[in-house]
Amino acid sequence: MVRFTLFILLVLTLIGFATAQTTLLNEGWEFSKEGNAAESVSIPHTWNQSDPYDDVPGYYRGTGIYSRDLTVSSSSVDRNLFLKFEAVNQETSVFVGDKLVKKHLGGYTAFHANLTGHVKAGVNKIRVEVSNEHNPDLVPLKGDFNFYGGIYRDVWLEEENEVYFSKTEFGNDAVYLTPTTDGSSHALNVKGTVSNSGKPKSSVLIQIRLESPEGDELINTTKKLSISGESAVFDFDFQKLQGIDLWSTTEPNLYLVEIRILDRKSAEVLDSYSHQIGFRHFRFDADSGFFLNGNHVKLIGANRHQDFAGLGNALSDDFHRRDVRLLKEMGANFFRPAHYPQDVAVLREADRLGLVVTMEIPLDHDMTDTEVFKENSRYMMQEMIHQYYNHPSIVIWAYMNEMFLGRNLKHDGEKIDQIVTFSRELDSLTRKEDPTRLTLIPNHGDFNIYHQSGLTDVSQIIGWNLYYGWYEPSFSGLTDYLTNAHSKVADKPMIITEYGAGADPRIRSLNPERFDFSIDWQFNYHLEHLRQFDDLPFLAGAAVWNLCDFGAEHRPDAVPHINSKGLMTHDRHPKDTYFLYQAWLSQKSVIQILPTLFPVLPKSLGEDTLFWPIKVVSNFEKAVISVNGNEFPPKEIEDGYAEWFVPLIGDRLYIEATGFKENESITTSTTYSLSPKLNINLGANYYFYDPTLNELWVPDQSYTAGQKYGRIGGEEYRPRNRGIGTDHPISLTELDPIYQTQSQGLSGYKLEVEKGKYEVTALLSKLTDVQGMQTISINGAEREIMDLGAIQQFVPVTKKYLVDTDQNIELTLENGSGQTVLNGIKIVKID
Ligand code: GCB
Ligand code: CA
Repeated sequence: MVRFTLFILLVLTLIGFATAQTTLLNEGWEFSKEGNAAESVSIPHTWNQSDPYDDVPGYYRGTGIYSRDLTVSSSSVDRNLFLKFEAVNQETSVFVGDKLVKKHLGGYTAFHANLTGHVKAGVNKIRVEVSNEHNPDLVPLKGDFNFYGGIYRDVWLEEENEVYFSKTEFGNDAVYLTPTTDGSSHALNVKGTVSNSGKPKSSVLIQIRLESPEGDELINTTKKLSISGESAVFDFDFQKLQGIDLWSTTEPNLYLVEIRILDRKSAEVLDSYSHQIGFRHFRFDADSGFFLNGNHVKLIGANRHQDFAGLGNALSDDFHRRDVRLLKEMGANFFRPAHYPQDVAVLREADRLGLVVTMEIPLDHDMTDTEVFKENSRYMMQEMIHQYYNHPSIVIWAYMNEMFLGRNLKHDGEKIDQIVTFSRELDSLTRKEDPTRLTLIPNHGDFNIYHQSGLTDVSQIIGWNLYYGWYEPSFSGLTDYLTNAHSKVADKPMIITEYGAGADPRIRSLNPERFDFSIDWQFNYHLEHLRQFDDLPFLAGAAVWNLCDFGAEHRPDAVPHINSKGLMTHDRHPKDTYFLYQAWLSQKSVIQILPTLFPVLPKSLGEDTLFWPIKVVSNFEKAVISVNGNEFPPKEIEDGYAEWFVPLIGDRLYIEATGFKENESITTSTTYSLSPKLNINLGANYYFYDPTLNELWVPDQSYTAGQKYGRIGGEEYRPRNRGIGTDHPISLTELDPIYQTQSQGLSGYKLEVEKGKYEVTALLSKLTDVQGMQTISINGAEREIMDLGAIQQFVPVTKKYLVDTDQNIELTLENGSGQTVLNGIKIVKID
């Protein structure tokens, strides 16, 4: 027996069998950027993890060089060897020693570098030159997101035998799985290509297995494949499969396909491929929306970018998977990875959890009318389709986004024609490459330009990115827009591919308004949208922009450099609105007290008691709350929430909420502390929470006796019709919402305080080019003369004064040759 085993081993070694092997190569890289010393890094890596977030405009878009030793054993050196890069942003050259073995364009798709014949036994130097510089011939040309440079997805070494599944020119292993079903009869087509680098072999065996979620084998067939030259194609049909459970968003049944190439004589496994597939059928109807396996499903979900606070786009698979899980846990059934193909881990998770996916290439806002640009775009489209073809979650391919934003039919006719012409090309290419799915173009909300130019004729589904109640003033415009679009393009199914509102969890408003970045406005915005969706039967679906906040370097919002339209923060803390969706969509029990991420509320200081709206979001029927043990009247939950106005008295609020339905109830609780502090945000109408100091800033008000504090004269700075304060970032601080808002023309400030010694801090940042000498006096004594003309704009200035008072503090402001300005006041009692 022992002897026999030895004999087999010997034979195997002699004829060189070993299974194909895939090894992660993420560790042990050296990285350097233009003239900088090399540092050790591991993949995923980006060189832009912090510079898009600093105060200096722009971020590094240039070349970075990665290098690594690759030790190849003498038994491996004669095999077919490939490096597989899952994505590198955005242009890559791979060298072995000094020899260029691969050039790849495009930052969001995978590619292979064929090392075969270029490596020697022993140590080889691999060098990867990467550039994320703007390239007019390569998408994205533009976009409201960061183009982080680097090798930011996994790198693999793939060792193959003489016969293996071909590596296609599109970066995938050449295996295409097409399950089909009409609900009662189910079939599977398996197509692929096998490469042979050895002497022309006569044949191999292809073994195909299909395994049900319960582990039952539904197919196990071995077929002969003759190879006469360097490659051979196989194409097998399996009809009449029995006992198939369909894949759906509620029951995402996945079947495992395993395909092996076997040596014909020894039955040794030469290569293997596996993938999970799903049997499902779907259709879109222009009048009644989306049907999955014959059942109507209103698609509601979100878009997602692939970055994370502090990491740029260099996320491990766990981060990617978590986002998909958070989306599913919100109750979503729809997912748009935007604006580019995302990590394969994302699609696997969407398959597994049951999300309907539309995916796209980053042809965003603009194109270059050159053959090279078009070829690169076509190629990227093909890469995407080939690489992700086997994922059951994907039902739509898209290839352009908001191409006419900022364009005009009269003046941009030529550009518009180029775009329409190219869209036709991409659309027919997509339908040819994958007839099993549908095509989509998301447009911005200017119906006429897309309609009159003919772009609405091109794709099978039309997407609209609509921001009614954000970029556009009224919520109700949404229904009007869609109703009009539906009547004019009556034969096309429609999806809202984007809608959203910016919100900073540090900002809360009792009178929310557009562009104040308050969580409250975002909450109302989404509530209004959910209500309208219910009355638009032709609307197939909608995807929130965005699941999470994401980096957008050029943005000057409340959190500069961040697009804050996320339902979660950049580090994945759910905002209030996330829970609203959960209450509307999830089948699981939901109860959540709001506000979240806002642990400090104001305390009533003046004669009038302040009240705060405490919400309970839930999918139960009724809820009741108690505050510090006192029960409030129960309320019906309508549209996912109930609300109580709670008096802000005492030092803390301990809130318990119970939701009821039928015989079920669930309870949750939370605590807020009430802040008596006089941190006043001048020029703002919102509350601002500083998480670093765990402090609350209250909005400004004009002084009336008995209300403890207030401004004398003056008004809020509102430079734009987009809300309050400047939209310019403030450098050297995280407290932008304090320094971005300002009271102008005030003559003073009154604070009713008791006798004592106080620190009074005046916060200022120049938001306009105001000039003049501004004097600040406190209780009659002149304390400061500031030359406003000499202060740099958008930089914080803080001045601290010690004040002894018998009663009250009164600031007086004067500026003989201009306006007085002040952004904040902070009072601390020290003795
Ligand atoms: C859009 C774009 C998206 C932006 C978004 C926004 O329409 O497609 O890339 O991030 O608007 O927030 O303005
Ligand atoms: Ca302010």
